[in-house]
Amino acid sequence: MTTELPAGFRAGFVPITGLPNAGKSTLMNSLCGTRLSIISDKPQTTRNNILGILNAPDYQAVFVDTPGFLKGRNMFERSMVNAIKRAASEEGDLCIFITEPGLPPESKVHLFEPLKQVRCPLYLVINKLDKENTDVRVKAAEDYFKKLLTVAQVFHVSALTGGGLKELRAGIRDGLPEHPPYYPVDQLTDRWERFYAAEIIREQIFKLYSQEIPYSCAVEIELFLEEEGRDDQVLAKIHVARENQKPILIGKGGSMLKRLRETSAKALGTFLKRPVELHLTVKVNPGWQDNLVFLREIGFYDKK
Ligand SMILES: Nc1nc2c(ncn2[C@@H]2O[C@H](COP(=O)(O)OP(=O)(O)OP(=O)(O)O)[C@@H](O)[C@H]2O)c(=O)[nH]1
Ligand SMILES: [Mg+2]
Repeated sequence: MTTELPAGFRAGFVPITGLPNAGKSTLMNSLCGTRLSIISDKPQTTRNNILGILNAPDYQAVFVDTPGFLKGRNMFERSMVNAIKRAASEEGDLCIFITEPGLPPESKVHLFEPLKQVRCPLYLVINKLDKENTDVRVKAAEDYFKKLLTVAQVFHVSALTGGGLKELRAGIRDGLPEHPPYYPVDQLTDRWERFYAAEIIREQIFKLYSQEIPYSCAVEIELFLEEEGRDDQVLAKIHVARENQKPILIGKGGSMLKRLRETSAKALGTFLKRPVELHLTVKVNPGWQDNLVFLREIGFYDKK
């Protein structure tokens, strides 16, 4: 099927960068109108670049949600850092940098370095304006980043409530080059159900467990079976980094794992729009964060 594209159709890649917890994933989901990237109130929820495609009649914006800027302490974190660099400095037609009102902590300032190498126009997006924010704090962020980076345009938004997104969408459209669409115009993302199944379970882990647990877990989908006449069967293995984390994940008499299974199966069913039978197992996999073979198996790779 071929559809005529309007003259002057625009398309391009738009990486969304920022510190952990700035609201990158929330913004991408709101801009695309679907929940593609998982969200939590804890920093470093997103671990890999995730594509979200906004299809409008006269443009296609391919957003790349990136992990929050961080220091790469192990192989796993370094692959996250590279994912950001790749998206921001090499692959973008337009780069969004999202931040909360107020000044960034002094200790984080060095993390903005990759943004100085961005060759495409950079949009500064000040987020969370639905929260109690003073004009002074909004202006402080704006002035600070305008001085630090080459900012093409500034937008004030609430990714959560949708405030200011109309203006941001219009700005994105105008900033994209003329180009045919990169993906079929009915496509929302480049990831497949297995990836989302793992991410949805990870989101529930972020919701149910505290402290280091969410950061110590990796989710591997061992089986994703679709058969006529029965619910989808999903078998997921949760890898934890240390022996003592396994009983925490499982809980007394298996109570926590049961909750995790129930909430994840429900969320997965909502996402897939069909019921799912989910089975979970827990495996101690010491040092998985530094195991390249394992990282590749669960979808992390380092192109560099
Ligand atoms: N009040 C308010 N909260 C927001 C807004 N945008 C995001 N949040 C909240 O901020 C927290 C972090 O949001 P995420 O979208 O996961 O942030 P992120 O930048 O993707 O975080 P990482 O993936 O961890 O780097 C969540 O609790 C969101 O609900 C907003 O506009 N207003
Ligand atoms: Mg995120």
